[in-house]
Amino acid sequence: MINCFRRKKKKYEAHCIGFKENLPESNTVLSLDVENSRYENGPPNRFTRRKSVFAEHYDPEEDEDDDNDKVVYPKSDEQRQQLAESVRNILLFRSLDQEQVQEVLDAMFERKVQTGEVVIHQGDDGDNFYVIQSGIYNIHVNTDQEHEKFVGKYDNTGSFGELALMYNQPRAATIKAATDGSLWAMNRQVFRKIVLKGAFKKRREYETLLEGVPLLQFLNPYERMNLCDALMPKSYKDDETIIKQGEVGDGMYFVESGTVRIVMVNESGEEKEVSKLNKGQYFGELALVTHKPRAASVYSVGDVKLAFLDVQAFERLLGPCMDIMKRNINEYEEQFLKVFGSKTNIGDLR
Ligand code: 1OR
Ligand code: 1OR
Repeated sequence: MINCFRRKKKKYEAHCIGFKENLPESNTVLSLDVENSRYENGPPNRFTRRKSVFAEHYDPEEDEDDDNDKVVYPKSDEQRQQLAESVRNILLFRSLDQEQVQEVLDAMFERKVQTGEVVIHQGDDGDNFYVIQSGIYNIHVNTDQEHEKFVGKYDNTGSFGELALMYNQPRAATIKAATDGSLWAMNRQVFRKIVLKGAFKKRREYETLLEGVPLLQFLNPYERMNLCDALMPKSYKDDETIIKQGEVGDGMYFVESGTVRIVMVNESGEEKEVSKLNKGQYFGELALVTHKPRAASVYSVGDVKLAFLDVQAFERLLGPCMDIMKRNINEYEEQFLKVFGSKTNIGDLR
């Protein structure tokens, strides 16, 4: 038997007060009333100045599983396959190993919903986390008790209901089915046992790194949080090739520790080191912005730790930073002119 409500609630209580009112879920919401939600409570800088929104006092060791029972909701092969497909893009599940993914698949149960049904009520305690199998779900936020505002919707993909479970706070929004649909649900206990620890570790590890990246200053804390979920760690020894000039871009990198060098071969075969990057700097964004092959090669100098963001997550999460990245191309062009004395092979960078 599973002791569903054996929570160590005291440990996690509301370490993120003041956070929940500014939470655009950019990783899963496909159509957002962005103007009205992202900066509703002030300009973007306000978020960048605010202290960490993550639960600093969360202690994963305290959450050690003292209950060996595993929850298994039987599923047909087809259902399991559908579910596996739906969870593949859930950023919160990224740090799970294969065994944990199987546990997640076992523990989820189906919930059919009808048009107009309220799946989550703002203000309620959190019970389940939901992954969308099908259906459209509207997001409403009550700002002053009386007025409910439509702030966005999920369209047949994504997940919701993680905030109340992660931060022990009341539901931050109301989720209402706009069509008939089907959801996969995971109860609070399983969510905390399997998903929470990894997600917290990752957020804690990357939060400080990302706060120091000027490019990301226009993301609010919730968007940065989603970015933390999406990053994958990569390590290199001295003089390994991280990116090869001319190849297709599959993602970008943030330097977590160590140094990388950027080397370019120009049209006449001349190879030059054009730059060195250290902690907090990023590279590999150019090919993703321009949809051109990699403009340079990148090599590790000594031991290097990087955080990798794949191209799909880049497109989903870094929309607000795209203009800055485009503007940076001008700087590359100017530097190129200085180093190579011509602009010949960068004319088609954009
Ligand atoms: P929850 O457990 O608080 C409601 O239950 C869920 O709605 C929440 O987790 C998120 O998964 C999801 N603000 C708060 N919650 C949101 C938001 C949101 N969008 C989705 N959820 N926004 C900020 C509104 C000022 C974003 C709206 C686009
Ligand atoms: P990418 O996806 O093209 C290689 O993969 C990365 O190296 C590239 O993204 C940039 O992040 C980085 N100066 C500094 N860094 C550069 C430059 C550069 N080009 C690419 N990267 N340039 C100035 C040369 C003096 C070259 C401009 C074309």
